[in-house]
Amino acid sequence: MVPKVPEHVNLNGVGFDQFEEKSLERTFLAIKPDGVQRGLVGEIISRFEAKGFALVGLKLVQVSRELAESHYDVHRERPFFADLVNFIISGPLLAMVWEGDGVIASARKMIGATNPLNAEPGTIRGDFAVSIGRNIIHGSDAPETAQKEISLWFKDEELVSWESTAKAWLVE
Ligand code: IDP
Ligand code: MG
Repeated sequence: MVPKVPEHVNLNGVGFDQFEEKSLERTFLAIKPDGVQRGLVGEIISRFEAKGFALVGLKLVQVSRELAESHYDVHRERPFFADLVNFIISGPLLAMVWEGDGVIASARKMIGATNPLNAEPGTIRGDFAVSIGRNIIHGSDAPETAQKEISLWFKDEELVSWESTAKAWLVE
């Protein structure tokens, strides 16, 4: 139910439809070089499409060392950092932004546990991977990291706001 706005409330010309659209959640997902090389790009995109999320940004990137290091900055002191960065720059990576209510946490569930051997069947890592250092896909873990990662990987003009004609069949 959309709440009724009293007439004296000034929304600066922003109707509720636009307001709701603007507040939709977005997350950054990346198919790592192993997923691209193994031909899993279509399979993975299909899962998020079929679930009902909307693709708003997509590009194939040969990642620079600098970008890989800043993306994984929180892991800089970890023993696997150097291998992780070398792996991320070892081949093309598919960078994506997906949109929808609850997409950040939902995508993490669909991706599965970091160690693919602990990831449930039905998750992407659970279905397609066996090794923590080759776990196919990255997904932002919280709203703050999602925002940070989206702006690290994409310029504003590379993101497209659109509304699927299927929305009425997806959201009550
Ligand atoms: P996440 O990708 O599930 O969020 P993080 O703990 O944020 O997992 O780690 C980032 C990435 O670093 C993992 O996806 C994985 O590729 C790599 N990584 C994490 N822990 C290890 C490890 O113990 N050995 C090798 N690589 C690791
Ligand atoms: Mg992480």
